[in-house]
Amino acid sequence: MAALQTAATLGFTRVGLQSARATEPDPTQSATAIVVGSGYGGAVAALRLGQAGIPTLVLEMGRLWNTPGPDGKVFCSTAAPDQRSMWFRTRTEAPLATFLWLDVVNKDISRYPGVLDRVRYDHMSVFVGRGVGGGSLVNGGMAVTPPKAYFAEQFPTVDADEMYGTYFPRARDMLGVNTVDPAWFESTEWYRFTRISRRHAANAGLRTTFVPNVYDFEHMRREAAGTAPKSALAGEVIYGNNHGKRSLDRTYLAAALGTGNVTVHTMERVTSVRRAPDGTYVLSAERIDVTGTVVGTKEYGCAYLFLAGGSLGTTELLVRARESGTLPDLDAGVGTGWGPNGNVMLGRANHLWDTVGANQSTMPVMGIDDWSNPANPVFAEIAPLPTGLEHWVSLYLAITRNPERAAFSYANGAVRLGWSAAQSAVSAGMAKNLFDRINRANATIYRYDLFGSSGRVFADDFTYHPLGGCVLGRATDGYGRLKGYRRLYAVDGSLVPGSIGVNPFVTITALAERTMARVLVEDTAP
Ligand code: FAE
Repeated sequence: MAALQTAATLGFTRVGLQSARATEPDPTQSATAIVVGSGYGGAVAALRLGQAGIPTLVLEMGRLWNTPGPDGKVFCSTAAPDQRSMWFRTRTEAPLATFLWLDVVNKDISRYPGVLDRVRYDHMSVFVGRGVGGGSLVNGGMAVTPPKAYFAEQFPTVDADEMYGTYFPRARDMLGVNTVDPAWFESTEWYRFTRISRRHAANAGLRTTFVPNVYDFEHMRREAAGTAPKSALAGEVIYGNNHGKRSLDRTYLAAALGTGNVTVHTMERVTSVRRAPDGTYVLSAERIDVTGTVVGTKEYGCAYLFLAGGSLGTTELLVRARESGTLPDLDAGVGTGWGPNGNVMLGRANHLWDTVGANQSTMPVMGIDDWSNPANPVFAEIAPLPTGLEHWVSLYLAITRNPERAAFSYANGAVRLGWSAAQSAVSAGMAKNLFDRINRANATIYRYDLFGSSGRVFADDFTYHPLGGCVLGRATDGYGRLKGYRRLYAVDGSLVPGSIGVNPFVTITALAERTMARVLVEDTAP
């Protein structure tokens, strides 16, 4: 059991690295506000509650990633994953599973609360981060603000001018968003793979755009110069970055703990929520140990409950609460409007003279932007495939404007997602339209060897961007307050209606900022 209460320094210092102090949980088992989950939505909620002087407890099922393993590093590498890589698995389940059809990517590991989880539903599996910082620990750091018109279409009840004037800038500032120096980008071997993909897109008449990131590009330049320890330039990303990335434990969460009003309990999974007769909330949580064994259960009480377990975590808790009768007045919209942000991963095979380079940075900095094409809107991130060897592969994560949505159902205590293969095929079809164009213009073909032995080209059965399930303005009011209840909020990716057209964490952060600004003024008055 790890509980943490600390006056962490502000700025980009990892939470608790110098000043963490393990304590036993508050014996009263209650706090004015509880936040479930410590990803983007949870981190914003914790900081703003803490700054308002409200005693706040954050419950996180993953661990605090601040202790070096036997190799002296906090996180393991992608090339040699160990128990730290995945959430209670005996073998890694990387998104790109094969190379030349060979099972050379995944490795046997021992069961442990590793940092990356793959939640499997029928026809769709969802990658999520586990630990203090949620998805920020494992993601590619791409910090993209969506096109204003698409944001306004997805959120018709939200004042887009206010979002783009106030909350997006606030989120980007707090997250530490920066951009790669274009001159360095043009000259460094580490982004050769991106420049090749840019040229191939241009040959097809397609536009590319630089994409900001929360990885510190000054640190990356020092990595390249050999004056800083390598992380992005050492293949680190989906199992965590040991250096350079401004994950939430260095930004929002460090600041939240710095208020002195926020406590984080780790390795505690909230399993149910109910309401006490006085209108406060009662949560049940399982304490798990490093083997995954439940070593105890706890109950917590709070007046204000902020759900931030991510699209899956929050939606599952709420669907279970409504269907099992612990929060029966939740709206019928809870559990609907889910989508994978149209994600499709794919690879192209380049000509022998078009080398992508053995050295590749893991932090993407450019996308092919064809979102404004009404016939086939796609935004495709140019993704790295850092193997340390030349492989002539151009890899992409395409975000397509797939209008399909799914709902969650509840039976025998389990929550299931009703996504179908036909719904994924819509995304794959849109990605194919775009990349057929690129292949035609460059006389290239797809790679058939990267996503398992079946030879599939379009990996449309997993997503990095789970969105929706508790959509803003449908399951909630216009500020994330759950319909049917007072002082109960969703503040994470569950609010986004299945698609946002770009990588989602800046939007999730900005919406959480907007919710907290409103709620702290309107809902906390005596
Ligand atoms: P999230 O960050 O998932 O945090 C939820 C937290 O709640 C987690 O720490 C959970 O362990 C915890 N939790 C869940 N249920 C419970 C429970 N019952 N009890 C206690 N704790 C619980 O939620 N997005 C971008 O914008 N740019 C990128 O470059 C990018 N790359 C990605 C790469 C990968 C490999 C992955 C997996 C995701 C990527 N994403 C990216 C998506 C991004 O990380 C994701 O949208 C956000 O993390 C979602 O934020 P939330 O606050 O919704």
